[in-house]
Amino acid sequence: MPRRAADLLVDCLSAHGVDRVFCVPGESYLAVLDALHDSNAIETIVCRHESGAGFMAVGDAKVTAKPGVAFVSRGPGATNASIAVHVAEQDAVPLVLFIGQVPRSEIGRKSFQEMDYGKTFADMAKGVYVIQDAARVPEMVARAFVEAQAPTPGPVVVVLPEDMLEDSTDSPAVEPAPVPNAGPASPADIEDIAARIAKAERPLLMAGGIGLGTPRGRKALVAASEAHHLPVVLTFKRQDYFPNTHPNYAGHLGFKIPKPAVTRYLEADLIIAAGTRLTEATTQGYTLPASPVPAQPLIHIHDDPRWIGRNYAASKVLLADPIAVLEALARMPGKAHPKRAAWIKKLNEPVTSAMKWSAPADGLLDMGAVVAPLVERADKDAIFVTDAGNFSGWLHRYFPFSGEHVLVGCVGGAMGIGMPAAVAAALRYPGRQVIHFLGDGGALMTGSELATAVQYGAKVKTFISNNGSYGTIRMHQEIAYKKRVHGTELRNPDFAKWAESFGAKGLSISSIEEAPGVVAQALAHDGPVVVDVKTSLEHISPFTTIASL
Ligand SMILES: Cc1ncc(C[n+]2csc(CCOP(=O)(O)OP(=O)(O)O)c2C)c(N)n1
Repeated sequence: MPRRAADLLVDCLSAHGVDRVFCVPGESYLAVLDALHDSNAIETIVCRHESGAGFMAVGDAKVTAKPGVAFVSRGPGATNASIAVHVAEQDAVPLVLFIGQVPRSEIGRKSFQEMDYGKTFADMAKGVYVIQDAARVPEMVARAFVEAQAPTPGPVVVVLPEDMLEDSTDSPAVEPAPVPNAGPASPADIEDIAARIAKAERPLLMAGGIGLGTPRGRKALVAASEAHHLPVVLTFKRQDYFPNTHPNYAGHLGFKIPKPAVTRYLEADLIIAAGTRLTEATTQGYTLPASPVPAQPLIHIHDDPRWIGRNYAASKVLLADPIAVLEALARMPGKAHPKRAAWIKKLNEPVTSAMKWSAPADGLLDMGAVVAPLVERADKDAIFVTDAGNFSGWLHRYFPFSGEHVLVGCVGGAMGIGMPAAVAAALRYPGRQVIHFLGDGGALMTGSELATAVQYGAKVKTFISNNGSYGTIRMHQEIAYKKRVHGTELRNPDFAKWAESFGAKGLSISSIEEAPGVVAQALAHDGPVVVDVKTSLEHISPFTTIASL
């Protein structure tokens, strides 16, 4: 029976397992909203800004490892959502963004809010597809979902001319198309890698990318590390992939980690990079390993040919599923070089000893005072969400991610992802703690999605580091232009009252002594909470103070 393209689109989404979409409404896709009105399979979460809707879809994808879906309107809606498209590309997150468009007869006339999305998103999206013909809705949806997921996951934009959505078609909804997988490596390659590891005195396994964060990926990582006595260092914002309490844990490659740590990693006589794309964010600015020719042999295992041989001349490359490779390695345990135990200890000890927080001698409040009680009180499967900024450094430094904890950060460093991603995570896992670290800068970028948290009952616990500054930039300013502070100071609202005005619980912490009690109170509250943590700007990062800069 012929039916409306918008209804077919909604059926196709539910055939693809979509049970939730995030949106800001627009007149350009009214027919889809109308179709969603009757859908029992798909819940619509209406957001306050398209960056929030896009970031929620990204956050949902990060905690489910399935494509996140957002709907936004043309021109203004699409440009607001573009930050999430960029992040999805930078973070390798499967995102399908649907954008309304002017009617087909008006395309190319610079009509009201019209945009050429192919041009706009060319540098961000893996693909931009305009559905001109209602009969092709199923085909285009299937294609968007495959492309968003493989080989490296990323954003796909699907453009919906508003009159096309009202057309009728006989086309049936389609089941998802199989997602290609690079598959395992050959036994000869696995043997070769195992032999190279066995010969190495100081090998280092660098793990990253989105796939290794899945339960299967984490298990494979631990198994391969244990089978081959491999120390594991995790790339930027992937710190949760490997138990931080494991003796083989070698640390996390955050931005601005202390130089001695980088020097230690560079002593490696073999680097195996698994799942990671080896770009600026993952390699300490192309220094770990050195680009283009590393000082030590590099084995790069990745499932996307576009990322193999890019930026680095590896001595061995494997176009294969990194999880399958780690699993195969785990099945072939190796004997460690006699000097290996000392090497593992050398990497693990400084990280482990730096993980213990103690109150700073100057008595000033920083986010360490919040992390310390969380080490005691966070559930073993708690989800941590961080916005972009230095405040997240205390969590990275002092919180021992167990391997079961989930960390939702932003490799692409976009401020504003925190609140929406936390809302999406809390909606997806209502029974789990969602603990969210935010700066006073990011708080007022997308913090209005606290309204979405209240509207849908997302019990996010947000801790705002309120240091009255775009602190990270202030730090760079102090380094580059000593004492010439400009454009980084902030005058903030009372965040506790601000939260209360949304219908959330507002709390505050003004001293180190208050922190444990307020953290406990926040976690115990059965609803969204915002804690205004009045941090000292002097503690500009977990490694340095303004005075020492
Ligand atoms: C959307 C966006 N705009 C600007 C930046 C540049 N930037 C990086 S960190 C930062 C400051 C963050 O300030 P805040 O949230 O207060 O946290 P703090 O650094 O003080 O801990 C800025 C402006 C960014 N990363 N993302």
